[in-house]
Amino acid sequence: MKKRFKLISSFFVAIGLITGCASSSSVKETNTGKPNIIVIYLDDLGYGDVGAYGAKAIKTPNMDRLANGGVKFTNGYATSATCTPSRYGLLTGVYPWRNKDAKILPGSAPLLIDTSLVTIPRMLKNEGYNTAIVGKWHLGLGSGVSDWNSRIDIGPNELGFDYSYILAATQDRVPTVYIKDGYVENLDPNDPIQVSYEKNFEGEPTGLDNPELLKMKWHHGHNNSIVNGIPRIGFMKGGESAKWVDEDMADNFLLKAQDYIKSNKEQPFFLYYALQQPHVPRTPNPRFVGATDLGPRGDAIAEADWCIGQLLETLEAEGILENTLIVLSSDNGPVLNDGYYDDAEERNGDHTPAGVLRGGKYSLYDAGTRVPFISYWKGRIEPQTSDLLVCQVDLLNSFASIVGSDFSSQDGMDLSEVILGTATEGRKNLILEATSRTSFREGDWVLIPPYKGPEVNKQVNIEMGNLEDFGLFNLKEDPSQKVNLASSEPEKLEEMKRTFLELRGDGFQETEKLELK
Ligand code: NG6
Ligand code: CA
Repeated sequence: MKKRFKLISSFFVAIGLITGCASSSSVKETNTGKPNIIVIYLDDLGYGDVGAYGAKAIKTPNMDRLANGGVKFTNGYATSATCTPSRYGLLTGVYPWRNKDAKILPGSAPLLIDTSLVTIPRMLKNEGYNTAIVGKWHLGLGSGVSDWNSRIDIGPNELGFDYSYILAATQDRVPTVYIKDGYVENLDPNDPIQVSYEKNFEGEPTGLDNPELLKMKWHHGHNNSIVNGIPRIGFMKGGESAKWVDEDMADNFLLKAQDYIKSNKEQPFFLYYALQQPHVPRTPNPRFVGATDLGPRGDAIAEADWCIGQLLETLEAEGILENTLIVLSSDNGPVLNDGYYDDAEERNGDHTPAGVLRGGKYSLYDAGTRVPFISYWKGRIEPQTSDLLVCQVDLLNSFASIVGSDFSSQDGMDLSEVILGTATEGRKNLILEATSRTSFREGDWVLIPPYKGPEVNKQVNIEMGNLEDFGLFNLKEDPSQKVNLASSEPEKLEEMKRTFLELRGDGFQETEKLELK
């Protein structure tokens, strides 16, 4: 595998990584034979939300097409049960629990990733790729307090993306504007944007004080500035002409992704297509309202699936589907009520967003991090279901190997053969993170250390995995984590604790430093 694509000497790789660029002549030579790479990343899509993974109440023909025509992983993981840390792990190949700031970020946070770190786009750029992100970012922007009215000094473009078209944080956080290559799109300089996560701007209505202005009601949090009748997290003033229309967001991102593909099809490209669905606020375009019986959450997933179908059609129409490796996954597990009254719980029926898995978003139980994970390369990958252990933290090294780069990140593994469906072994073990707590998977086993905190987060109605004593589960025999084997398997428990502590070491930066003896 490596040899086939290895057309550039490691000397140039090293120089390129140090200087952040490759010489143009070496870039030209490397173009032949390298696949385009697209990462399709959904937001809060659960293990059981996809047809190919068992969903019945939501039809996902396009994600199913990828799953059934490629490798459908049943043990594929995000690094974290929330968004920011997962995206950090995906792009850098570094476990997010090593970085104490890798937590759900406000829209005003500075850039989380050190600009000297090698990321997927930087590694690929060095290998002659053009690179783009379209969609949700949520890794902070700028080097201090951002001025949204001039170019934001550091962001995706300073981490290796040639083109970026993003929303800063989440759809429920201000600023509710699109940012293109560091500039807020459609901003009127006479109506500058101000953003604060501390206090409101005088005279501005809020979800808390002005319920009469709302078209979507908040359930918990989400009661600050109102944009398009939807109350958000954080305060914002100005920037009227730049504000997005929530119901058009999916179409807008899709269009940008399609345009990017069309104008870069002559060279290898990397596209990180980070969809905002089905994160709150769920605002499917009217074309998708009623696509499922589940209300906005199901409809948003149907909409996302349609977008993915359109993207595949574009690749086909441009004649490049067979030269494109696609990896689809989600940043964390599912949640129904994440802060708005949108009927997600009421209309869920017997749909199981997490499939058979226990927990959900925020949880240390498996549904927090085990997510749909699919690799697809038409004509290249043999369709199969794989139970090999694989994590998003491995994508950087795996892509590196596929395109012929020697780069190796701190925590990722080269699982290129796993991704391409030709391997018989995956990861041996994996450290997972959920709201600043960590757990340890090794083989079929998972160890959950004891943590203080509520068993169930009542606001979101999710079991958090806070146990009074160690939890030990065999996921092969007991995928729903119903039986804690900690006391009946003392040797396994000790062995797991030892390896976990050895691997996690002092890297764990949180307040609760567990002593595993
Ligand atoms: C939480 C929000 C939730 C969601 C989450 C981030 C409240 C009460 N809840 O703090 O709605 O925005 O952050 O989700 O504000 S994530 O997928 O980006 O991690
Ligand atoms: Ca998420």
